[in-house]
Amino acid sequence: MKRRRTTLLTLSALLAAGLTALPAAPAGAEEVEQLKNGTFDSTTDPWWTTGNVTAGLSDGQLCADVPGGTANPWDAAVGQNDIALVKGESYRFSFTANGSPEGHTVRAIVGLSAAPYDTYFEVTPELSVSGNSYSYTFTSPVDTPQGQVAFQAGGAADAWRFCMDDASLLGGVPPEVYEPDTGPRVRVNQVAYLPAGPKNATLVTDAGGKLPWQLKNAAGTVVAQGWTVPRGTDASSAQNVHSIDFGAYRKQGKDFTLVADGEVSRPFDIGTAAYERLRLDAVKYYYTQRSGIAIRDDLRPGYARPAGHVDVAPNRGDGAVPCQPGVCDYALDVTGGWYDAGDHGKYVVNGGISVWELLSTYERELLARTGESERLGDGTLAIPESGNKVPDILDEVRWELEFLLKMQVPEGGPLAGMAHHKIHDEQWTGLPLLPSDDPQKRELHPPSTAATLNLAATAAQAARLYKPYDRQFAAKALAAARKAWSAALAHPDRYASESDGIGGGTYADNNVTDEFYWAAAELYLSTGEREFADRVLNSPVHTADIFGALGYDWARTAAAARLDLATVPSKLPGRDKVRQSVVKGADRYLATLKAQPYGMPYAPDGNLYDWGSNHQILHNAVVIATAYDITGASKYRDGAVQSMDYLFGRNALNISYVTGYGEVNSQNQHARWYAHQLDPSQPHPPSGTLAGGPNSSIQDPYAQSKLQGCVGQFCYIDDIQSWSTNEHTINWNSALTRMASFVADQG
Ligand code: 9MR
Repeated sequence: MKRRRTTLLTLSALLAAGLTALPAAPAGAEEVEQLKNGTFDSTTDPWWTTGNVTAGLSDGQLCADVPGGTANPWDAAVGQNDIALVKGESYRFSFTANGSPEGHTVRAIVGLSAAPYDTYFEVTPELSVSGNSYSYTFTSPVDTPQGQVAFQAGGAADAWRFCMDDASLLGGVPPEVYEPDTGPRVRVNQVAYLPAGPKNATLVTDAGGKLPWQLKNAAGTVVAQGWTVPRGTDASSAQNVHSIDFGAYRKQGKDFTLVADGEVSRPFDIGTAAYERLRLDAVKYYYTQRSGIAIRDDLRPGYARPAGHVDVAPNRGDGAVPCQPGVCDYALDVTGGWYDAGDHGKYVVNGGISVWELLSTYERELLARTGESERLGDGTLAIPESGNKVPDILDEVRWELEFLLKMQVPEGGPLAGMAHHKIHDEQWTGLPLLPSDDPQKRELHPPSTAATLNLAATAAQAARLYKPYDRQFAAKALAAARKAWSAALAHPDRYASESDGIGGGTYADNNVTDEFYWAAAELYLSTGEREFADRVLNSPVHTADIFGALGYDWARTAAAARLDLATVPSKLPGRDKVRQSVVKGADRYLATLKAQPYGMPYAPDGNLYDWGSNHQILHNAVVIATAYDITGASKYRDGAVQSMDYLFGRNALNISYVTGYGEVNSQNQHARWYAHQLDPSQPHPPSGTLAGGPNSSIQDPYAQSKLQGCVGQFCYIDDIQSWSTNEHTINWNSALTRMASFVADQG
């Protein structure tokens, strides 16, 4: 359409005259159009369409009749190929579009026109009948001559008409400077502080000297006041900050605000209700992650979906999954379990740490002074098994345990008793994609020592916890654990390959001394047998200093053993020392927390936030919480409780990282079936879903295009494309579950 072109020219004329405030292009760089015929003045060439779409000119735009009844956005599309993209170069992608009837979405992408069809940039705006202009800037993560711009319009039930014009992909534009909207400079726990707990906040300010603060109730009445404490430049955010301590105020209430330096914080409560809710929500998350079972709308309104990977087309199903070529000559029924994250993969090592953490949440409730195991008892989680007289949390975890047991190599072969490392799609799939719509071939990957020891550890732990409810299952689990243990001893160094990451994550780990220690510890705690005690005592990990800055995770599992040896009753020689080592670790994390103006027990070396930093903060808090369970000293309880403030909004981005909690919260986690951001008919992740959080390595292109050069806490964006900063995962929600339950107990 010609008129709009004139507008563009006028804008560039303005730019040339230096009359606008837009950032100037770097000296020497020229903006170059990459698309051919984006204006559709006389033809639609060289744009292509999928065979089911008819496109033509209409009023100087391209209009396409899109059929109804296709499954995926890419099933009906218009596009242009052979676009050269240059790595590190920024592009402005713009177009106008309209759709009728109202309310349809189009997925506009810049990606690769050949397999594996990577997407470098995508948006899915909802179109109006009257039309709108769209403009975005992104940076290409690759060099390729095979780039593609496509408008994917499939996936709608009924036919509709899509029109577009002025499609442009301009290279050489200045990279966009992304400024997160961080709201008021007073940073609080946007959810709730415990009435008798610590209450801290952080103020971002240029002021050097102390400033007055006021705590106001919902009516706006000042109920407490004091002075801020200047803390200088905070390394984790590069901001000048003060801290505020209003812990002397202990009255319950809703919608308090904290006022300082002319800024009013987001509202928060003082009370325990949110933690009781989170204790359940954090575990309820697992039901909608289940594979192999239909999710019921009556149990999770808005989240119902067909069973995933149960041998119903287009799924190829997990009922008889073969190995990758050359790996084994059998197929296994590996239905069930939880999907790992936003993908459809199922990984034994990550399943292992998640199972451990949920079971240990329950075990702590049984053992700790402040434990209340009935809070996770039968009927608490609204799952299909509720009402069967077994604590719901055990029912939920059993869904994964049964899957882990199925991953064990059957009798007969040389690797019998080991566990396959993982099962997932042969190729990565796009977003969104319901589990039941995944057409990919599924494969078992080679057995690994790490997976085998994860199975040994968790099946052994299960043996003691399920015994009161199902002796047979407990015995079966223990037998599998023993078998796995022997198999790991026989094959102590079979490591998953770092390069086996197509279609699923690698979860590679080539140090399994910690997994040996963990499996020995769980086997000992469940059997009391001498052999396992000796293995624990002779492990170099037993006396090692394991509570480092990053915290434990799926690859560093020594803490799982140490925490359980310290808290689950046993006759282990030197158990007091084990308990002391946990307290010493907690002292270190407490010191870190105190040194941090944002109050979190996390200060990674070089300020390099790790993938999933939010769960590592929680894990360090778990160590502090366990020190409270061991000693009863209130400083540990307060430290553990205070760690929640960071996750709930007392952070540089002023965001709560838990969906549904806090005025501004993460809700666009990378997900294939809670993909609301891409498909408004899908839900957001369920309430109580933890986002991975700041990750200094920003591995995904979307984060790279927005967050280049980010400092620590700023390496996060709540966008579904940012899989390296904003995914959700079973092993992160288990950390949230563990801490939510602890904090709820402190009410
Ligand atoms: O959480 C995992 C992180 O520690 C690893 O560094 C990263 C790369 O292997 O993978 C992360 O796990 C992802 C997994 O590989 C695939 N499913 C989603 C997981 C969360 O992002």
